[in-house]
Amino acid sequence: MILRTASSSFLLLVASLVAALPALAADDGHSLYAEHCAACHGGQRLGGTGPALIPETLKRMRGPVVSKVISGGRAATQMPSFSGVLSEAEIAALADYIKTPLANKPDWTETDIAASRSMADDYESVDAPKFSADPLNIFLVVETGDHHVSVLDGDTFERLDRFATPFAVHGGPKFTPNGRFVFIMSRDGWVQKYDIWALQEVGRVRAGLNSRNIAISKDGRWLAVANYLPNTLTILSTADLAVERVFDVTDKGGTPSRVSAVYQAPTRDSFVLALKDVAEIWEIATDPNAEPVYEGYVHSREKGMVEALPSSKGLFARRRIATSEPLDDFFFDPDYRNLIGATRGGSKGVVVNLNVGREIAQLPLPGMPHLGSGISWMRDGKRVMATPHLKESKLSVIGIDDWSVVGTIKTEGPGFFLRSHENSPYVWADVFFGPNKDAMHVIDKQSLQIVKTLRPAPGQTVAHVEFDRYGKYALVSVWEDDGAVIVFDAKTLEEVRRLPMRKPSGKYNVWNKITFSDGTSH
Ligand code: DHE
Repeated sequence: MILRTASSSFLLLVASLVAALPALAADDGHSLYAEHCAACHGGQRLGGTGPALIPETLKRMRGPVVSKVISGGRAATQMPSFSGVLSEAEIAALADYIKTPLANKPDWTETDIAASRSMADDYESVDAPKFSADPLNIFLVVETGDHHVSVLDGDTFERLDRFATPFAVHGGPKFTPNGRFVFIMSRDGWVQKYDIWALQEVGRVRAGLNSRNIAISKDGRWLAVANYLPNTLTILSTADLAVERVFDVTDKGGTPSRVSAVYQAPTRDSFVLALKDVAEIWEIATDPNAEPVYEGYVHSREKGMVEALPSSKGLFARRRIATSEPLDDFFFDPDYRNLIGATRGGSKGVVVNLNVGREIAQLPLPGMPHLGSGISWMRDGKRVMATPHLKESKLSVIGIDDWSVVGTIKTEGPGFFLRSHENSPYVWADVFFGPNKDAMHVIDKQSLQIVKTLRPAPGQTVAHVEFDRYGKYALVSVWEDDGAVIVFDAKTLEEVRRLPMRKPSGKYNVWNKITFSDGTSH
């Protein structure tokens, strides 16, 4: 008895000494991970039933957020709280461990992709939509609060369905040309196929380990998935999510690269992608009769000789275009002749003519232009495009006839997204960052003046806008866990409805997306 008491006081003493230690060693993080996390997040930290725990996915969780999630758990997910299980020092060691880059770049081969594919057993195709709403005026609302998508009737705003998505959806979903099927991508590389007519998931597949975005081909048969990890571009068949091709992404000289983003260029019948780590853009034909592409010659360092590069033609023929610097995100002019890209340093934009395959202009766009959110419209008979900046309180408006900056609109803070519609005289621009994150600017497309600043949820983040197919309503997110989608009359700018949602992020109208509406980004 006496002995037991003595040993438990000794243990208590040791425990308090350990708790007082500033941090544990990296090895401890590794063994704690193996004991407490690997079962759900995978032995290699690449994900399992839980998401991947690697710096590529965690770097958006700044400051002590990772430790907070470990200690407090995540509501509405299977992530439990570890505060009663692990000490503060152990939680800190775990957080440090999962923020450490992987020792080796992991592979994710065609075989891995194929093995991850699962088709829904209960999916039943239908001959017509299961609902009476206009199938081309449906909205999908991504609710990142609990990883769901709400399907809304775009006329009545009635919710037709709400389905679970993979963890952490990012970027715009992509629709088949007839608007029936939609593909949704998560940052962990999962691609989900959903049948809007049947209101049912069709299946899902993991196309990469850490992915940027997806693009669908003009004919709706192929889906391109841009990956950071591994350095690949995966092509899936939209019919059954089978993997069709995996491109290893390297430049001409063999240096590997992440893919910044991939988009469909409909008039060119191709996918265009920018590479993040090497100064090349790729164009991949989605036309089975595409012209042959000759890639020329390269000096092979390993073999010490000049080698002929492979040439390709037809479906998936790949063309490389050299740029002066690696590009981040980009935007096209309306006829897809030119690509306007942001350089990785975020200080300027470059214009690349895709027909001749070279850079033709540079744009002064300091402050991290967010070109993926760029939109264009006609102003005084000339087409202009506008982009927000992630690090400056302004929008830049550029004339695409001579690539000059025709206007700068001062905003109440840096913004993320812009939207308009052919039938609206206004551009809606959010203020995503800083103390005025509750503001939404409504800007006259002709005068470039802010005509009204809406503050529908004071103190809360108000962001991202999408119009219905007619441009009659504008839907705005209150980007909070206990948030909402607010429906505004796009003309009077008055609130019409408020629909409670869990941290709604992007909203996507089928018609605007499949017709490449003038006011929408890709
Ligand atoms: Fe996004 C679209 C890149 C951070 C929400 N974002 C895109 C696209 C790209 C991109 C390339 C276009 C894809 C498409 O639609 O096909 N995003 C980046 C970044 O590089 C950045 C700055 C850093 C990163 O972490 O990757 C970034 N994005 C964010 C966020 O932090 C946001 C606000 C929250 C989140 O969910 O991660 C965010 N991004 C979005 C949304 C879209 C998007 C909602 C689709 C907008 C649309 O209307 O199409």
